[in-house]
Amino acid sequence: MTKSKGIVGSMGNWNGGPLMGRRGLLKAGAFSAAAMSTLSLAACGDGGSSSGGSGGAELKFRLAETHPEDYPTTLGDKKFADLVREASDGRIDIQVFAGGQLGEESDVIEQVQMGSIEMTRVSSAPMTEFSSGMGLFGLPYIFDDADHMWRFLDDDSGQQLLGSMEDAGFKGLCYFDPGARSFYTREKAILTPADVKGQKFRVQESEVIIDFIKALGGSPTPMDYGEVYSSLQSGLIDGAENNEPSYYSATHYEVAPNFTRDEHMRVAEILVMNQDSWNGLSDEDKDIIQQAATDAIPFQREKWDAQVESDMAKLKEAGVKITEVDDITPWREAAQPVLDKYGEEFAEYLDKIDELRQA
Ligand code: BDP
Repeated sequence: MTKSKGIVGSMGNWNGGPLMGRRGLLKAGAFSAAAMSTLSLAACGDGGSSSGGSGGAELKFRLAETHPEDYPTTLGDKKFADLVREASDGRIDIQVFAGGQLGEESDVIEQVQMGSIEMTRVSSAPMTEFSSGMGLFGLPYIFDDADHMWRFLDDDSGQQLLGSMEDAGFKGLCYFDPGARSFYTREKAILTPADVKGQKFRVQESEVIIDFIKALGGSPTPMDYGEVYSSLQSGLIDGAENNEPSYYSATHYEVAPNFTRDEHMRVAEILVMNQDSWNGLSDEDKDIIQQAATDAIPFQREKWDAQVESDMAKLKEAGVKITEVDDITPWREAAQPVLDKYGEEFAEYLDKIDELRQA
């Protein structure tokens, strides 16, 4: 299953000019990446952050990121951009637009598919609508811990999954650490899986995750990340779920102060590029970009772990009621219907994940 708005081709790399509206982008979509990438483009002022000057850059790309400047995935994006700049002697300039400046994730994904934004760091959950294989990461309780997940991501099968987005127009560059997602609520704390029953939870836009909440008897409400705070505040939803750095940085804990660490999902973060922009690169530049993405991973993982630790301390300090889940067995049992439903579709990957469990 691939989703496409029927736009063929790409507008190629961003020329540093002002951001265009959706209609303008569609009209501008006629340029091919290959043609554009041979041009030397003048650098202009812009709203993105990059640690080096973009003065003599021949190729300029925009990278959309939903999180704030100092969030661990954003730091990973910037590390990637720095490594690309160094390895290309400043020829390739990647500007990181943090804080959702370029839009909410589903819109950004569409724009990357069209080529009007060349790169994004995004959650694999909304990518599921475009490339169904990414639904794997919405399956609950399939990884024991971060190391187990990374054994899979680094394995050939994890890399094959990353490559499978090509059919939908995305070059998968690498995975970043997503931590683990847990439930949080406004009023009724989730102490057992049965407490999810009857509560309305915001979910990311992914059928698999919608089915997970339904399996626990909850009522799933897909919505953009940027709407979650106000929806919790107004009581439109009873709760949501996310990792500690998102829960803290988006200040959801202020309006939903009951946090239950069941760590139900590890929804891989991915760094992707418009496939046509990628195809238009020379072999040398492809190597530079791919290598930089791979080399940014250990840095991002280190930042991630440190952030989870410091955010947990801050959440405790802020008086958040934290419930640790010691035995995941009843949770896994309650979620079994969703594993049964998707077991066959993802059998190959799930077998691999099981095989890597004890490694
Ligand atoms: C965060 C992901 C981010 C998603 C967000 C969400 O890093 O990419 O936008 O969750 O729940 O953990 O939508």
